[in-house]
Amino acid sequence: MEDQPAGGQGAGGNSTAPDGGDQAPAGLTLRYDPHGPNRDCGDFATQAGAQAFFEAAGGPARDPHRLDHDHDGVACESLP
Ligand SMILES: [Ca+2]
Repeated sequence: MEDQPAGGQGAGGNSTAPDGGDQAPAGLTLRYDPHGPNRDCGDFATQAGAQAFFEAAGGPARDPHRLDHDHDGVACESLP
């Protein structure tokens, strides 16, 4: 579990993110990346994958990617 500093650019110069193979096959769970592109439900193959990303991104309190349009805490309920 990683604690993201709340808001702001206080990351400093620590860029030693584990980077073992960023060629994850499509359909596997997308790891939340605070510097990654905006994600939509269409980027996820499954609801569980979207949910994991949604929670890693801050959960219903933040939902920066707007994966939970109706704010019920369940991301992308239209996915299988
Ligand atoms: Ca929802």
